[in-house]
Amino acid sequence: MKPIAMITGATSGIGEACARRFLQAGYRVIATGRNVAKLNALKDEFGADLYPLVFDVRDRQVAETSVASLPAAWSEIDVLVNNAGLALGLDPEYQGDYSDWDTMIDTNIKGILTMIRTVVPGMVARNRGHVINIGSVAGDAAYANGNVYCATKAAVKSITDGLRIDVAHTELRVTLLKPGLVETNFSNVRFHGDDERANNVYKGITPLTGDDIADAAIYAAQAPKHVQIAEMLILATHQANGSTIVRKN
Ligand code: NDP
Ligand code: 8X3
Repeated sequence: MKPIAMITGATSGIGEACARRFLQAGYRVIATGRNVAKLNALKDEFGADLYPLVFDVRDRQVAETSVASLPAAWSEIDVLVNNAGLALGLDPEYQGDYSDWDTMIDTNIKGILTMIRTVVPGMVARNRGHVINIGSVAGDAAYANGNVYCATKAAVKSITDGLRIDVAHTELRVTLLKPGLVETNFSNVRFHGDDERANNVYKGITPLTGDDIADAAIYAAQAPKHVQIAEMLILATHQANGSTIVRKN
């Protein structure tokens, strides 16, 4: 039987690239997200190897019942990729928007915790599984106006480290991927649909793609069982950290 990867936020960017990469590597994929049309399109494209599951990671009850509703053939999740997440706004901390802050905290921190709390007990019971969390270079150090988004990704780092400690007595593995600039829908969402501002984020540098991060995820998943890729920082070549980016005109 093919192993199963569950990927949150599989409807765009890094999550969609991970879904495609895991399918290509011979996994069956539970693709989760809020965009029903996109999930249906993935189902049409991949057929029996893809199981679409519609829920918002912020809705704890629906997330739990959705995972509990998986048919037996799809219930033994081998790899959980906690990818769903977002940045909203790029403003000084003393001027940030409360609603944006709440959405980032509810999605990036509480959403990942919900997925871990829902899926990992089964992995521990089977003594088999791998959790891959998508953090960010933004979690390594705050950058100007990144404040709350950076804080959520620093929290993802701590949550990942904590889980790794708490399952160290099992065969489970826990990985944190920390991408730098990846050209996806991320900046369009961050700037609330201001596409021109979003495009400027990637001007003068060749950014990473979702596929680059998916390659890192599958590398970690396919490492020999005794090898735990604990953390990977993946940057574009002319990016040195969250705030040092050398652009060419
Ligand atoms: P995208 O905006 O392209 O994709 C984000 C995905 O997350 C979408 O499928 C989106 O679904 C989903 N999502 C957002 N909120 C929720 C929610 N409440 N419930 C379920 N799904 C949700 O951005 P990326 O692919 O770039 O982002 C993926 C992850 O990578 C995020 O955690 C981000 O922080 C992280 N990251 C991104 C980097 C970048 O430069 N792009 C760099 C480092 C980390 P929907 O379409 O319904 O909103
Ligand atoms: C996304 C990368 O540098 O825009 O986490 O914060 S960055």
